[in-house]
Amino acid sequence: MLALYGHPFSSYTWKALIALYANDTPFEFREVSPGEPANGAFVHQAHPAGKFPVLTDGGVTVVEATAIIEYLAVHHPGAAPLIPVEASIAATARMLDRVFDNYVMSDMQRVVAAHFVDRDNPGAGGMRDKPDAAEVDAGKRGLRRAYAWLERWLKGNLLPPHASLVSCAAAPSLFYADWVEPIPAECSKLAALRAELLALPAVSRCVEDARPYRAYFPPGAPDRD
Ligand SMILES: N[C@@H](CCC(=O)N[C@@H](CS)C(=O)NCC(=O)O)C(=O)O
Repeated sequence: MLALYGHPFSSYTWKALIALYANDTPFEFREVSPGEPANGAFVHQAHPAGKFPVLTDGGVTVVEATAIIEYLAVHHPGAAPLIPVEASIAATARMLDRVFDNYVMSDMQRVVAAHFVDRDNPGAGGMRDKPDAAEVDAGKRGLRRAYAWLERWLKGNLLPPHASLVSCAAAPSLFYADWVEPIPAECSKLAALRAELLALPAVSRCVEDARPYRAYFPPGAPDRD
């Protein structure tokens, strides 16, 4: 039986959950939260930085959301083309996965982390009275640059069909990034992609399951989505 360690409000947990939901893959969800210390302890020793999601499959442990999706595509395939069969489309999927993780998710997380006393360890030290303005600015600047790049890419290229590795990376990163730095009107293709992703059943399930936690979003969650 597969088990996924994570939290329903965590963007990287969504990334793995979307792949599991898209293929109706049976798994047990093990929430990492103060009420379940054994799950946190497992993640702490399983991941090199104690981060989630972490997947277990019998005696096999897989860390890093992208690697979890690659693992699912090989060992638990289903109807959803998580990794496109055609090698050139798979290469495009892997490139976009890096773009969404490194330039959308990371800069969104940078803005969120600017609200914590200890940016590298959000669980310790609590919240700052005021977010670190330089960090917030840097994160938002990075997001605007990534949005413009993605808009240009979407104008000239076709995305791999849903639900792929790209859908799994793009949905949570665009969902939360748009909360901290709204996608501007001139990036209409990117805004349309975000809406298209949120309409996928595997993604809307993550959105609904995370809804009770919105009050904990440090920059403040908007009254939409
Ligand atoms: N590179 C990791 C990033 C995972 C990550 O940043 N997870 C966050 C939750 S979204 C986390 O574990 N935060 C808690 C912590 O750092 O202690 C991946 O792709 O899986």
